Amino acid sequence: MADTQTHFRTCPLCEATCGLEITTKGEEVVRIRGDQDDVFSKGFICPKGSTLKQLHNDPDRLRSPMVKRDGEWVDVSWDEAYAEIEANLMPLLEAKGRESLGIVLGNPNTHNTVGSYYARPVIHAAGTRNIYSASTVDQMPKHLTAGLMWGNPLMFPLPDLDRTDYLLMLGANPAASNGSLCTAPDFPGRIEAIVERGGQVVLIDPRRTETAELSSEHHFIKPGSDLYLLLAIINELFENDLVDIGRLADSVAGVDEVRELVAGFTAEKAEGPTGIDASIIERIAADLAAAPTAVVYGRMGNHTVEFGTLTSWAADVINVLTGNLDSPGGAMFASPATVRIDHETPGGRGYDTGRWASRVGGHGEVNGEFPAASLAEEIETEGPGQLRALITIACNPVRSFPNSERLDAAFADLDYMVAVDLYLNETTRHADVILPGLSPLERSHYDFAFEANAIRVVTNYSPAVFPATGLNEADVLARLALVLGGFGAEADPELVHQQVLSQVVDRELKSEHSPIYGREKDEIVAELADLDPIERVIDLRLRTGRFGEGFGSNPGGLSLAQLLENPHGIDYGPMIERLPNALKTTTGMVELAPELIVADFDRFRTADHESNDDELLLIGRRHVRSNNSWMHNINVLVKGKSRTALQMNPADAAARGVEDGSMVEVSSAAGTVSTAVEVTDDLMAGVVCLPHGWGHNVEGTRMEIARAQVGANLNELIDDQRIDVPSGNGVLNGVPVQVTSMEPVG
Ligand SMILES: Nc1nc2c(c(=O)[nH]1)N[C@H]1C(S)=C(S)[C@@H](COP(=O)(O)OP(=O)(O)OC[C@H]3O[C@@H](n4cnc5c(=O)[nH]c(N)nc54)[C@H](O)[C@@H]3O)O[C@H]1N2
Ligand SMILES: Nc1nc2c(c(=O)[nH]1)N[C@H]1C(S)=C(S)[C@@H](COP(=O)(O)OP(=O)(O)OC[C@H]3O[C@@H](n4cnc5c(=O)[nH]c(N)nc54)[C@H](O)[C@@H]3O)O[C@H]1N2
Ligand code: SF4
Ligand SMILES: [Mo]
Repeated sequence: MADTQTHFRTCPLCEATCGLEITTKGEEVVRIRGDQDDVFSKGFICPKGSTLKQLHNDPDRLRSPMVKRDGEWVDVSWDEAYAEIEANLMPLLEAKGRESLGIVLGNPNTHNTVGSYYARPVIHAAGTRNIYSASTVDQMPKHLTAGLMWGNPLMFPLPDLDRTDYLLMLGANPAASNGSLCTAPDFPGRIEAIVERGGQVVLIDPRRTETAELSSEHHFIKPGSDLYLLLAIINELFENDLVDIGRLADSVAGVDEVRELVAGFTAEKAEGPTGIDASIIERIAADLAAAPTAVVYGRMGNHTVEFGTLTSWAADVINVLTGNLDSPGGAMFASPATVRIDHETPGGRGYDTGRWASRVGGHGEVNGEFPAASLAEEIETEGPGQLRALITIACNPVRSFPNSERLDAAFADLDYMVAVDLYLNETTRHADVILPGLSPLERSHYDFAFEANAIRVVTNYSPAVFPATGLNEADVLARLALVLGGFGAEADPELVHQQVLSQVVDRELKSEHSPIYGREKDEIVAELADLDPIERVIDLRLRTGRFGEGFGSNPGGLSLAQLLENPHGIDYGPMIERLPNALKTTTGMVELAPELIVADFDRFRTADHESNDDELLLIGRRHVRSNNSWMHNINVLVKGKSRTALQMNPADAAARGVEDGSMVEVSSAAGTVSTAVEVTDDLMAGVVCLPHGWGHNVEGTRMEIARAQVGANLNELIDDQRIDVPSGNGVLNGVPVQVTSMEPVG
């Protein structure tokens, strides 16, 4: 009889990073539940967490590399797969140039430790600037405003949920999403706690969401109009002399420019566009200013809109003007255990965008990426630099990116495509070669991405639960990089592993504040030699970080070995003040009125806000049992009544002769889908709502359960011609649509 074992592991499915307790017997998972002793999540878990078992066992999950031969998928060895890629892709790049290759990175890369270190060598070896990712259908406006305002595009202001007295939350539904750009396991419980300790949670959302149930008050808002609300709040602060920056007053530039920018954007002016009474807006502004601590937190519904950058900016301007930036209970910055912050000084290189531009649309790069919404046009449009080959890594653009039908056709027309993915799905069916990743239970985990967005300083390492049955994704990507770099299909991935480690070690050896400054490289590398490639990087980062053991200089300090002895993680406390020292703007100041922001006001002021009578505004939604475009092949998550219907207010339904359960056609500038309707007054009048990531019933996939699910593909309706210009982010919310009944009249 096999032994029963208990493993502790961080869930890699969303940003909440919950601790799981996993019981196994031999090769079987017996049970997965929340780890009561996890220092951060304390036993909290959502319905997805326990389904790592079903994901691990899913017979449709790919376990072998596959090559498409004469339209049929054939399982091949890893060597054969890379030989195929080399034989087909390299001549194409030779003939058409490196720019004919695009690389598309998806969300799960951020949830895979390997993603933080091995996407880079692939991009570098590819030698192309055609880089796309899910960031431009998500949080790119926040990267941009962080880059412009604090000089670091990765420094997100995080709501200090556990200490705040007042949370103004816009366009986020953590009761379903479990939080985003704010890693806080049991986010819903933390909201309830604010209310329980006498604080206020004010939620702004066109839908009365699951989160509205937990909040002190909820106000409907017309999709895409939050900017008016936030500008009116800023204007109120100035008009009523409520600006009080506090500790950072000497480190903030541009206050007068902001005052001028918002002049005239009164609460009365916001009433029409937002649908929120001026008196409510005035009260929110006054309460925000009066609260001992307060924070404005906007997410998807604020960033994936026409003026996402300005909306992101306005939220942070309020945090600054009310003295809540970088202050406990306000909007603070993470200080992860793997980063050193003690010797920071204000000032740095600043942040630039538009260093190069896309070929067809002329979109300036942001964070080295072009807009996801421009991918189709780059494939379709002939001429030098036309995209003819793609590598997708953990991305399903044919479901996740705007105008997905157009993208589907474009993908079908590619000359060559390689996908690194777990499934044969809507996107990967267009590939010539699919390289599978591992089950999350077969790989170790350290959350570099989300410790950097966490509201507590927590560090946690999870060893793999089961031995790998295939190639680790570090090897998968390393071998891809070697093929692209011309080293051949048989080159040893260790070459890339050494290079990855070298870069991290060299940076430390050269940094005068590193505990290993000036030491011998060989000596450091030798100490890590027994570890797997990604563990070497994790150990190095831990040992040279804020609490690190310092390769001997700080005995008893943090290391991978120490984390192995602490399987529930180590908690170093709440966020701490980081400004002004962490400011990396050229001036060393918080820049409240950067040029790019001021310039985008012109676009806002001259925008055409006209709409016609029978038009409705479409928004998206998430559900706790779904995960973007995947996890839909897991029966326990999708069984029961479908949750994919078009939600519609009773008045809008009646006006169109539509009832609960009716079938309707929804059309936009991009396309038309048919869907069932759910009539509900949880939705504001004039707004309709569909979840994203569905529409799995297509030919050529291998996802038996997902294919049987009803549900339209929201991105067929999302117009790829509308973007938030400065960030290149897609406009996924507030999309004008027409809804017509498909039922026979009479
Ligand atoms: N209309 C609309 N569109 C949206 C959104 C919206 O709200 N509305 N949300 C947007 C947002 S925020 C995001 S982040 C994107 C997400 O969109 P994507 O970036 O496409 O991410 P996912 O749908 O989560 O998963 C993508 C793929 O990753 C694969 N995968 C999962 N785990 C692994 C792994 O460990 N390794 C590998 N190699 N592959 C793996 C899955 O099989 C799946 O094919 O969607 C965006 N699209
Ligand atoms: N269960 C589950 N969890 C997830 C995911 C998932 O797919 N499923 N995806 C993960 C990912 S990749 C991300 S990025 C996060 C996103 O996490 P959140 O940012 O919390 O995203 P949503 O749940 O989509 O919530 C966005 C809210 O914005 C509202 N909204 C739409 N338009 C507007 C508007 O114009 N103004 C305002 N004020 N509100 C608006 C919508 O009604 C919705 O309630 O979730 C992550 N967690
Ligand atoms: S909320 Fe659910 S999916 Fe997200 S980390 Fe926790 S258990 Fe995993
Ligand atoms: Mo996302």
